[in-house]
Amino acid sequence: MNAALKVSGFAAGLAVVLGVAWAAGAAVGPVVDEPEPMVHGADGSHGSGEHLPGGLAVAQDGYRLVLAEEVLAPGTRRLTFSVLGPDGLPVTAYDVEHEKQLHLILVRRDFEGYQHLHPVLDEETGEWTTDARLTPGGWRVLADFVPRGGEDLTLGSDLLVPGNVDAPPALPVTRTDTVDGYTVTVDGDLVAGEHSMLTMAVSQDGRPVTDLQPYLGAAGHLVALREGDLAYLHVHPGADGLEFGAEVPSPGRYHLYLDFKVGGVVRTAQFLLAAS
Ligand SMILES: [Cu+2]
Repeated sequence: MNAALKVSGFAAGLAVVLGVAWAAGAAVGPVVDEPEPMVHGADGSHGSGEHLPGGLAVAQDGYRLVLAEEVLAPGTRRLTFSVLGPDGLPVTAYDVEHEKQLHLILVRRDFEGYQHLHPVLDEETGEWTTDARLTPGGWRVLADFVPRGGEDLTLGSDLLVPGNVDAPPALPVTRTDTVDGYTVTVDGDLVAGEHSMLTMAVSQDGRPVTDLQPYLGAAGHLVALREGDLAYLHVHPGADGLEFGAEVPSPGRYHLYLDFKVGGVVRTAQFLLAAS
């Protein structure tokens, strides 16, 4: 018996088995036609069912985030890292997303520190570098990128900054923040598993600020992080100004960080919303 025959013989046997199973199912009664479980990407855009938000894993889909140092002293420090690809080598080519090849979010686990940085890539070595202002505590390093021709991915790794850390203050739900005289408010509610619209407004001295400058291809850039595990949620700019579409995966509290640009300066306003 040659290989082709073996294969077709096996296929025929399989077809019979499947046929029997199908007939048995049909005889028993209605069978829910359930699709195969799918492997979900970081953006959770595929199909239905459960999926994990981004930023929770240090490695996913064959890619791995590697920090050059996992412990750094407090202060302004050079942070170096690379992304290893499925072949085990550093990735050197990325697609541009929101005007950058990689977005790096640094957040302290107690939410007492946050930076949205755009590191510089050495295209020879695949090494990314940026300066970061680090205070003592446990930090999460989140890298949001698209390997060239691939899917959007957010990988996360821990970074420890030794030193004394105060007990975190109790943080109340916050819909208004004031940064350098700019007051930013967020309108809208987060509902687990549903698409929610959030609308931001910026004012100064009680008057709306109308000269916001584009930043990263939109009127502002919004990041949402879940309290408890720092899951990184994709938030998409809406069609109109500071409007964002967000879908949170679970009830709980979410920390929002809005980067906005006025007078050539990027500032970050932060909020804390509770999702029902
Ligand atoms: Cu960015």
